[in-house]
Formats: sequence, C-alpha cells, structure tokens
Amino acid sequence: MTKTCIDHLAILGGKAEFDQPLHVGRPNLGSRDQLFARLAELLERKWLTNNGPLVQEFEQRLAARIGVKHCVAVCNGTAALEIGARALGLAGEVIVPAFTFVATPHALTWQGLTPRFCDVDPRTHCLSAGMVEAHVGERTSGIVGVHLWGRPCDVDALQDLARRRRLKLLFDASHAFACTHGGRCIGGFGDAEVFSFHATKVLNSGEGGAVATNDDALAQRLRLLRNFGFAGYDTVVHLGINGKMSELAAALGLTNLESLDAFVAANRRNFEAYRAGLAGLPGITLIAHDQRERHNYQYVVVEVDAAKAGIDRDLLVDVLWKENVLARRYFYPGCHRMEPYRSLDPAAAQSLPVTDRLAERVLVLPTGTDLDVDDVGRVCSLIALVLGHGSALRARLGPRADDL
Ligand code: T4K
Repeated sequence: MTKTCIDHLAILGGKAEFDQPLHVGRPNLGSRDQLFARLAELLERKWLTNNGPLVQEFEQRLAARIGVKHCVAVCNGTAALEIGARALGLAGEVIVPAFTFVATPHALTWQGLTPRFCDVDPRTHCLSAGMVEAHVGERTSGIVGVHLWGRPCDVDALQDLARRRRLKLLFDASHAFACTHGGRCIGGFGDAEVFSFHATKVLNSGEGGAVATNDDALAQRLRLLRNFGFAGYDTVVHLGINGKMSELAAALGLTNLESLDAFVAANRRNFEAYRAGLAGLPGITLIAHDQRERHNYQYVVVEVDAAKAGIDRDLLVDVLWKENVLARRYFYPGCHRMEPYRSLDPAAAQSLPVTDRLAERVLVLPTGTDLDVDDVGRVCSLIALVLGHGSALRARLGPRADDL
C-alpha cells in the first residue's frame, strides 16, 4: 500500500468513506405494522404496565424460545442482575470478570455486594473455573459468569465448582440470547441467567431484560422482588423494587422476537463477510465461534496486535471514526480501572493481565440489519489500507487527544 492511498483518508483531510455513520449497536427492528397493531390494542385496553398481557405473552414466548420454565421480564438487564442477585440471597463477595460492561459489577455493588474481579481466559474472553476457584474465600457467596460476546463461559466446570463449594451461580447472558452451549439454549444454566433487551442487543425491547430460571421458587421470588415485594393488593412479603417491564416495551420485544431469526441471519451474513474480508490481514484476528453451537453473531470482535498490524488499536479506531465507521473499544479500560473499583482496590490490576491485554487490543465492528456485505467489504478494505501505516499517521496527527 502506498503513502498516496492513505492521503485520501478523512483523518488526513479527505472525504469520509461512508456518507452515513455505521454504528455498533444499531437497533434491529421487526414489522412496523405488527408493532403499531400491538400499540393500538394496548392503547385501547388502557393497560400500560404492572404485569399486563403483553408482558405475560413476551415472557411465555421467551421461555418457549430458550426452553426454560420461567422467564421473568424486567425493565432492563442491570435491574435483572440486581433482582437476580437479591433473589439468590448473594452476600459478601461475588466473583465476577473485570472484562465486561460495567453494569455487571455495578449491579452487584448497588446490592451492597463486593465484586471480586477475576481474570478471563485469553481464548474465550470469559471466566474459567480454574481461575475462579483460586478467588473463592470465606466471604464468597456466588459467581457471576458473563457469556461475553455471546460465547458461553466455562459453564459445566463453573456449575460443578458452584456445587462443590456451595456457591450460587448467576450468568450474565446479556449478549447471549439465542446462543447455545452443548446444543442447549443459554438461559437454563446455573441458578439463573440474565438477559438484556437493550436497544443495542440482538433482541431488543428498547429498554428491557429478563431473568431466566428452571427453579420454581426462585421464579416466584423474582416476580415478587420486581413488584415491590407485593404478594397481594396489601401484602408485602419482601424488600422489593420497581423492576417491571412496561407494555410498550413488551410490544416492541414481542414484535422483534418475531423477526429474531432474520436478525441473526443478517448478523451471520455480515460476520462471514468480515471473516472473508479480514482473512490474512497481519495483526487482525476476528474472534471465532464454535461451529457446533448456535450463535447470534451480534458482536463482531477483532483483536489488534499492534506489532504485527503496524497500527495500534486506538489509532485504528480514530481512523475508522473519521471514516464514519463507529467501531467501539468494548470493554475498555476494564471495570477494575473504573470508579469506584479503581479506588476501592487499586491492586486489582496486578492480577488481571489478560483483562488489561484484551482491553488494549479489542475492537468491536458495526453489524446488524443496517449493514450489507458491501458495507462490510468496504470496512475491511479500509482496515487493510491503513495496516502498516501507524507511525506515518501518528506522526501527521500528533498525540491522541480525546477519549472516544
Ligand atoms: N451486562 C452486559 C455484559 C452488558 O453488555 C450490558 C449492557 C448489561 C449487563 C446491562 O444491560 P442493560 O441494563 O443495558 O439492559 C451499550 C448499551 O447501553 C448497553 O446496554 C450494553 N450492555 C453495552 C455493551 O452497550 P454504550 O454505553 O456503549 O451505549 P451507547 O449509547 O454508546 O450506544 C452504543 C451504540 O449503539 C452506538 O453506536 C449508538 C447505537 N445506538 C444506541 C441506542 C441506545 C443506536 O443506534 N440506537 C439506540 O437507540 O452501552
């Protein structure tokens, strides 16, 4: 690649490659007609929240889709984690990865728990049971494993560890709706699993979440907790909260659920186009998925090895943003380097080398129903164009200024 080529980059004053921004996390949307029909019905019914018929239908259809007995819908994934943690009776310390969205430890901290950060496996980006066991101490009451990027963490070994050490096991499955482990849908593992239906997720209800479980008593507790602890009109039996999903959210969730297979197909098509377009590029590794399992392909995740790529991850992100490709540095810089965790446990970083390494190298690229394979091909060509030009670009741009 010659220097003349990079002179055309928008970051050096040229025209952006894309007229419209390509986002990570652009919402996938199902049939507008179906959505409007549901909204018309709910307006007619004048039942907007408090366990309405659409929320109940959404819960039943979610449970059927993933093959669990109970799916308790709530207002977002963070609340689902909080309600799940409380319903399980977690106390003291909970082992959790630092390489996750900050909602995972935040939800625990809001419940008065202490997240104990554990490093992740460099191959899976998730917790492994061996690493977790080394962190189990007297105050440990549970583990929150995160199925990062929709790839299941060490599910079987973690279940075994939790059983042996009498710990509760909750999975943050926010990324993993419609993914499988051992051919079984994520949702039925551990004591419970939590989903997010945020706008950016493969299945969205705008804001929304759910706790899935096969445990009848736990499901009953979850339902009480999300509704102030009410067990009847005047009887409160738990310290509950308002974690309810609205009927409007359920209308969107139900409508989008009907198109989920099409969303996954679009993601998969884009993923394959990325795989072809990035193949052989030095220092660029697209993280793969187990071909024996089903996957939602909602995150296209790349690791950048600056020494081989000739450009570091952050400069590559800067270039992509200037070209209107709004790639993200998820989950930089790692929860242990964010407040309040950084101040509470400044030494944590010393035991999280894989997390630190991934936080410096990982890049998430746009996908979803808004992109087609032509867009993906152009993103890949752009990446190919700038590889090897890191020092020339950095010299002409000066030091990195703003946090993206
Ligand atoms: N656990 C894990 C492992 C999670 O990843 C998350 C959420 C949670 C728990 C908590 O679940 P929730 O309580 O959120 O249900 C976004 C999402 O807000 C967050 O839900 C998600 N993880 C996280 C990975 O991504 P930000 O801070 O990156 O959001 P933002 O506003 O920068 O938007 C991301 C991208 O999506 C942008 O490119 C713009 C685009 N976007 C966003 C929205 C809201 C749209 O195009 N349309 C939209 O409506 O956190």
